[in-house]
Amino acid sequence: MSNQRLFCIAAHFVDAANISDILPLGKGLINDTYKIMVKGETQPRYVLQHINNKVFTDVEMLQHNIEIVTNHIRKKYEERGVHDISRRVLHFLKADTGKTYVKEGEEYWRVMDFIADSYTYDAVTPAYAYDAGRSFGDFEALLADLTEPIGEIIPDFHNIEFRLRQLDEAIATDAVGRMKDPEVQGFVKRIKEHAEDMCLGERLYREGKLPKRICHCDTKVNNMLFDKDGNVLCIIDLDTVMPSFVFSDFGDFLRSAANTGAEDDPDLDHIHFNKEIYDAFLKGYLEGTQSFLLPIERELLPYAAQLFPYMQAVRFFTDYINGDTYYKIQYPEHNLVRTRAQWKLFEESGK
Ligand code: GN1
Ligand code: MG
Repeated sequence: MSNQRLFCIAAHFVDAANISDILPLGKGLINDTYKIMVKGETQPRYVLQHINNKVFTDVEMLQHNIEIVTNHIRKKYEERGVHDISRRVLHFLKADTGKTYVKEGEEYWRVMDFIADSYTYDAVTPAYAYDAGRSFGDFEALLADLTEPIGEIIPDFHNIEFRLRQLDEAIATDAVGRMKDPEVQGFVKRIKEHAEDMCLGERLYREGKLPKRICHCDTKVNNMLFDKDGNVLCIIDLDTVMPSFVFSDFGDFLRSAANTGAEDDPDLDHIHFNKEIYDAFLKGYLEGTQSFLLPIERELLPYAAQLFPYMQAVRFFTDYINGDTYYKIQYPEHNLVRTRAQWKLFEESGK
């Protein structure tokens, strides 16, 4: 993406004459993110993001959801007397179109304020995990009394039965001939062996025993900003906020934070499930959610910790069989390497 093009897009939101540079930021697998530097300042002032509209096909709904969520959280923080609200909840800028996004050709862009002196991590200590548990729990608690409806931005996003059906379709199509690999066949077999157990949540939902709540649905550890002292400042990446089981937020945090290796670690010996992180996160999460969490939700949190590495393995594996059409990859086998790593984590999380 040329810098000149980025400057032109940013000019819809901010005074381009003040911009000194626009540079890549973060490691999201879906959207492309940049930091906007302003003349005379060393920290970025804004974040520019290219919205992947192959994944988020209804950008109007996406931004509408995010505005409802951020406005609601802001209001609740005001009621609580929180003092630094602008650092605790994302704020999206209005473009010259009056909306919080612009469409350029077939591409969509948005800009939010950069939160200064904030840090992200791919790995955390138990103390940070406890704080993260409280914060993600509180995030759900804050949204528990939301009356405006939030659209299901990606239908069936964390529905494992749906993800397994997508895998079956990928296998039947075999778009790029990857099914002939014995390793691929082996993963199919192992995934199927656990399918029934992993679909427990969906069965309980159909039986009316398990509720859906407004969840974040992408609680990777690096979707949380910390201040310099290690306190949670702000939860970011609100694209997937939607009705889901609380398992989404509990499980996806541990999938990233309790993994002693990387999400795509090529060395499986690095990958273990850190029980200390689990215990600390659980403690914080139970505190953050005590106002609403049902016994059935609480009892199934260990299941959630297994479900998410499993579901992510299924999703990376499906994308591999489909020929890498969904996740950004850095090399041809990347989605297979990710599958191996998430599968190892799934096995470790069940020990
Ligand atoms: C994607 O956007 P990002 O990188 O935070 C994905 C998540 C996956 C994650 C795996 C919309 O998240 O569901 O868990 O990659 N987001 C979407 O790293 O599919
Ligand atoms: Mg995301």
